[in-house]
Amino acid sequence: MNATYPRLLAKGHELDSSDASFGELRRSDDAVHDLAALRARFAEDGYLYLPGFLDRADVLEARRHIAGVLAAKGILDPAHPVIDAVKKEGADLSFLSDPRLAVEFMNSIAKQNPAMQRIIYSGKIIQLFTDFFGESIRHFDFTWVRTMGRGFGTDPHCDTVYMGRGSSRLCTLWVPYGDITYDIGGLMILEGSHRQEQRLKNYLSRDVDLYCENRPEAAKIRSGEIPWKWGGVLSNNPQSLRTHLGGRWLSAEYRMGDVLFFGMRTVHASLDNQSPYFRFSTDTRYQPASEPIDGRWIGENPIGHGLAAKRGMIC
Ligand SMILES: O=C(O)CCC(=O)C(=O)O
Ligand SMILES: [Fe+2]
Repeated sequence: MNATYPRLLAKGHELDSSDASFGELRRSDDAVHDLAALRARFAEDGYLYLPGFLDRADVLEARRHIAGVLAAKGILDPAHPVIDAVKKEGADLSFLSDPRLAVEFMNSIAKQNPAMQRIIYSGKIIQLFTDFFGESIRHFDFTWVRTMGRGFGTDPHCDTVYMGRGSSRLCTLWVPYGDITYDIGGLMILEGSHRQEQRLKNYLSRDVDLYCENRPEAAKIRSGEIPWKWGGVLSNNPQSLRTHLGGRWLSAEYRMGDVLFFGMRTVHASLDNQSPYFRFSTDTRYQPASEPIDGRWIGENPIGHGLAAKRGMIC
């Protein structure tokens, strides 16, 4: 029998939610104390989904901090409790287009959020990756924080095109700071996509910060007028991408405490947010300490995709 899902949208496209096209992530919490099983599962699935791995109360504390920052910015609907993070109709988010204010805002949500810092950069998570890699690890210093209001989710992509200059064993950890029903929309993984390296060879060999010196857009990239010619997206249409590559889109109704991690060549995206609630999550990165690291994402103020990251080539 087909599982029933609400209407699922991704980038405005309705996803086919029949059993052949959509499903739930495989849980690996049963394997968490058996490293060989955990590694085998990761190799097989390209991801590990660990429901209830974190202490819910810690995650709630981090959520309270994020919601408090949004409330202070006047973005939340005052008719609802701050912790519910209901977006105010017509909230002015234009400050986010000012790079300085956007950085300040993200820092207040992440760097100045002790509960979040504890969750992602100490204790159980560090132990998990140390065990998983079987050696000491390090993480990127840059923290990606998502505060997604009603609207489109993230386009399908693989992370390697944004952070592939170091270890190929780098992993992304995705942590939700809220209970995320399908209409709020969390992360989706394209089943089996980590085994599509041959078909995705061209895509996987790219880097968003490489540019063609001999092309008309080169001057604009060098001056910072445009951040890039190509933004790293694999497809703007998650539904047709799935038809093309095969596999199902896999997701879950995440709960605070759940974590999900995946490798650099696993295709992922997120569902659109069709609700009045904000969706909060972080994505952070971990790798063996002994391997090279992508210099764009380390240090006190990582250069990220800024001018210092651009590399010209003849193409
Ligand atoms: O949370 C999202 O919408 C996208 C997250 C993502 O791309 C990642 O965790 O690498
Ligand atoms: Fe990603």
